[in-house]
Amino acid sequence: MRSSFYFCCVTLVVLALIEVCTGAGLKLNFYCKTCPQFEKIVKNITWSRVASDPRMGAKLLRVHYHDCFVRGCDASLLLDSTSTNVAEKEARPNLSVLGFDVIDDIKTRLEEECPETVSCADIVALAARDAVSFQYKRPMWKVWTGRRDGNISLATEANNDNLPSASSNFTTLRQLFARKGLSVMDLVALSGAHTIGVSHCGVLGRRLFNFTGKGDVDPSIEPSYAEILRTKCSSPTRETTIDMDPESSLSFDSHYYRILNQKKGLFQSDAALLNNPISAKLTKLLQRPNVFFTYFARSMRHMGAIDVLTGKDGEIRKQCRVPNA
Ligand code: HEM
Ligand SMILES: *[C@@H]1O[C@H](CO)[C@@H](O)[C@H](O)[C@H]1NC(C)=O
Ligand SMILES: *[C@@H]1O[C@H](CO)[C@@H](O)[C@H](O)[C@H]1NC(C)=O
Ligand SMILES: *[C@@H]1O[C@H](CO)[C@@H](O)[C@H](O)[C@H]1NC(C)=O
Ligand SMILES: *[C@@H]1O[C@H](CO)[C@@H](O)[C@H](O)[C@H]1NC(C)=O
Ligand SMILES: CC(=O)N[C@H]1CO[C@H](CO)[C@@H](O)[C@@H]1O
Repeated sequence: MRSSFYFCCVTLVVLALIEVCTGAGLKLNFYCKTCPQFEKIVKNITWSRVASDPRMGAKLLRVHYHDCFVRGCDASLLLDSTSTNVAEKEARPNLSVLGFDVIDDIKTRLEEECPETVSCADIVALAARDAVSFQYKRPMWKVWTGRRDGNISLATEANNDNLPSASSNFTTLRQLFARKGLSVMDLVALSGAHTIGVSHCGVLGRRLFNFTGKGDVDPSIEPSYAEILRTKCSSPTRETTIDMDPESSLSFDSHYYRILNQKKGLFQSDAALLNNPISAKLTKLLQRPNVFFTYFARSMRHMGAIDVLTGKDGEIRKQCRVPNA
C-alpha cells in the first residue's frame, strides 16, 4: 500500500518532467495523494455500467465531447436547469446525450471515499476513457486531471457556434475546431468517435429525403446505403436508431474510416472530411487501427484540455447536477 503510494508519486514526478508542456495546468495522477482510489472507482463503476448496457460507452464519450465544446471541460453540461436558468443539457443538440446517472453514481461513491476532492469534470473525462476501454480491458489513453467545475450552464451556448451540426461542411468544421484550439488532425481523429453509437432519423431527414429541397438524396452517400437508410427512416418512431458505423457500432475500432471512404459516413459532417485533400488523406491513414488509437489518444488529450478551470478557479462540486451554494 505504502510502496504503491510512493510508486504513484514518483511516477508522477517523472511524468511531470516529461510532460512539462502539456499545458492547461492538467497533470497525470492529480489525485494521487488526495484520492488514491479515484481511477479504480471510476473504472469499476463505468465498466459495470457498460457491461450491463453496451450502448452506454458511446453516451459517456459523447458527454465529454459536448461538455468540452461548450465553456470548456468544466462539467457545465451536467448542471440541471433551475427556475431561472435553462441549462446546456436542454439544448437541442443534446437530445440524446445521456449517461448522467452513471456520473452521479461515480460522484456519490467518490464523495464517500474522498469528500469534496474530485471534480465532476475529471469524472467525465475519465469515465469517457473507461467507457471505451472496457472492450479492451486496458486503458486506451491516459487522462490528465486537475480540472475544476464551472457553475454556469446556458442552453443558449449549446448552439452551432460551439457545436458543429451534422450538416456542417468542412470549412465550418475546421473553423469550429480551430476556435477550440484543435487542428484538422484533431478533427479527423476525433470524428472517429463515430465508430461507436447511434443517431436518429430526425438528424438525417434532409440528407435522405430533401437534400436540395427537391425531394432528393445527398449524392455523396453511396446509393445502395442511402436506400437502406431511407427505408429505415421512412416511418421512424422515437426509438428508431441508426448505427453510425453500421457493421461494428459497438466496437471502438478504425472501421469508421473504412466506411467513410466507401461513402457510407452517416452525417454530412462525416462525409465532409473527404472534401479537403489533407483531411481526406488522414481518413485513409487512420484506417490502420494502431494509427487511429495513437492519434485518437492524442486528440482526446487536446480536447480534454479545452478552456479548463484549474488551480483556484472554479470549484469542486458536491453534486454534479448543482453548483455549490
Ligand atoms: C465533428 C463534429 C461532430 C458532429 C457534427 C457530431 C454530431 C453528432 C450527432 C448529430 C450525433 C447523433 C445524435 C443523435 O441522433 O442522437 C452524434 C453522436 C455521437 N457523437 Fe458526434 N459529432 C461530432 C463530433 C464528435 C466528437 C468529437 C465526439 C467524441 C470525441 C463524438 C462522439 C459521438 C458519439 C460517441 C455519438 C453516439 C452517441 C450515442 O450513441 O448515444 N462526436 N454526433
Ligand atoms: C468495485 O465494485 C464492486 C461491486 O460492484 C465492489 O465490491 C468493489 O469494492 C469495488 N471496488 C472499488 C475499488 O471500488
Ligand atoms: C459552409 O457552410 C457555411 C455555413 O452554412 C456557408 O456559409 C459556407 O458558404 C459553406 N462553405 C462551402 C465551401 O460550401
Ligand atoms: C423540401 O424542401 C423544400 C425547400 O426547403 C420545402 O419547401 C419542402 O416542403 C420540403 N419537402 C418536404 C417533403 O419536406
Ligand atoms: C461561481 O463560482 C465562482 C468561483 O469560481 C464564484 O465566485 C461565483 O460567485 C459563483 N457564482 C455563482 C452564481 O454561484
Ligand atoms: C438528456 C437531456 O437532458 N436531454 C434534453 C435535451 O433537450 C431536450 C429539449 O430540447 C430535453 O427535452 C431533453 O431532456
